[in-house]
Amino acid sequence: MKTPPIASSPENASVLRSDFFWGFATAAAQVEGAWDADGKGDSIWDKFSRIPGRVIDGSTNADATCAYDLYKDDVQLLKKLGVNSYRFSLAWSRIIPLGGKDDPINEAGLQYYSNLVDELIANNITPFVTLFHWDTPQALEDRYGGMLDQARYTPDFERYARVCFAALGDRVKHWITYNEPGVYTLAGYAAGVHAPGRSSLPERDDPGDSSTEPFIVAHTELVSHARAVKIYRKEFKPTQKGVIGITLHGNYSAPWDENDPKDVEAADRAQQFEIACFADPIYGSGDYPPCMRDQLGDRLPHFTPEEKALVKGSSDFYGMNSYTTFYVRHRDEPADINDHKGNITFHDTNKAGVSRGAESDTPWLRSNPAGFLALLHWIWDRYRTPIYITENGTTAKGEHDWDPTSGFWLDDTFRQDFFEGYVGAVADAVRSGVDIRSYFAWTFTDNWEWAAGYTDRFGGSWVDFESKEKTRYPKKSAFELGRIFEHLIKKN
Ligand code: GBH
Repeated sequence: MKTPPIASSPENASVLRSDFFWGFATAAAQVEGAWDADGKGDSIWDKFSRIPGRVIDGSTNADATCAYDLYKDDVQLLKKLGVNSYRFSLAWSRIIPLGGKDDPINEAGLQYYSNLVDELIANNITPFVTLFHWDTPQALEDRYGGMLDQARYTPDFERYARVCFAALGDRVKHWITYNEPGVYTLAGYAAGVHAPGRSSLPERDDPGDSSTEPFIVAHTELVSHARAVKIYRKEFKPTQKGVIGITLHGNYSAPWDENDPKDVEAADRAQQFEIACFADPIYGSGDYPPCMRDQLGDRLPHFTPEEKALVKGSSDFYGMNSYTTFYVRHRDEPADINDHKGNITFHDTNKAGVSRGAESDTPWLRSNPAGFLALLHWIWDRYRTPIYITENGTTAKGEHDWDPTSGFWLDDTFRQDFFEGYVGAVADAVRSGVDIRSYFAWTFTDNWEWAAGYTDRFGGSWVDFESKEKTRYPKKSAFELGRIFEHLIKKN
């Protein structure tokens, strides 16, 4: 792995295209609050967060950062930070409270998003809109088990997508169908630690089947994504002229022992299970990777010829979320029935004792720009599709204790270094020919981090969660990021 020069290095001046998008990303369930305002229906995360024991600090997302009420202030803050774009998601159950294709539309919910889009555009900020960031309407979960029922779910998602394109597509030109379908399936249906909280651990979770359900749900996501894209391309794109794609999550996996061919293979297999599972059907072979079929057999669904044709090519760009790198070791034993990672183990250090990166405030996340650079090349070499980086960022130790009344601002050097490293990797990849068109830092402000509640502060601004106003205080890194992109983006 090669460590790239930091973003601010002189050789990176003006290497990014003049229409490069940079900004911050958020997700509805993590920021909006107002969980039942103006007719919104329950989502699976509203319900899940109320179950004792599911969220580390016992919090729910009922208020989150109150972004539903504070969107005008938020847009002003974005403007102050100098972004040219902002990525956010729509809460399906705000727009169609019961979710289904024959259920009523909540005009107030649509109006909120329309206002947000107008406010952004009036401030020269380009909206990137995600249709689905994990918050399935609870009513669909109750009605037929949500994505476990591909036949019933798909028309509901199609209708939801159509409503959004029709209402917002005159102004929104960048659409993302799903955020991290792989995380939704594995955390929600294999590990059971995210909503809807199903798994093969019935003493803790709703009784599911970690050996089959994740793959059924993944298949539903791929096919329903492709159906929504087909609708956009046929009914809306000719007049609205936007682009549409999907966002996939992936860490970089490096071999624990780079001289052991089995570890080298295992590291690549880990990326195939995590990334190629979704990316090969869309951008590559049109089918799941052979190593997944070998391990999972018929527990992995089969694409019908019609589905295959629909899914292949169903994304105008590669939406990329990535945070960290792991060392990966092969296992000699046969894979467990519930394994969904490719029969490997993850490690914090490699055989030589080298750490996978500097520690953030979050156990799974360590800073590793070299791994990020290697992953950019892996994705580009395999799929040759323009990349929109839609999430990347970090927590930093000590931020919970910061005192907003101290009179000093939060000088988050760990996060500043993280951005110098990771954005440096973006610049380096672009210099060697990788087509990268955006970078969205995760995330705009500290927020409600799913099962981690308020214990992970990923924000470019610090939020006083105790205050009624959820006051935002920009961290130094947010301004530094603006300076970095000023250096990197070509002027017209
Ligand atoms: C992103 O997922 C999400 O898109 C975003 O909403 C989220 O807020 C952000 O990351 C930061 O967390 O606790 O050891 O079980 C990134 C993929 C998948 C990484 C779940 C953390 C939990 C690991 N995430 N994973 S663990």
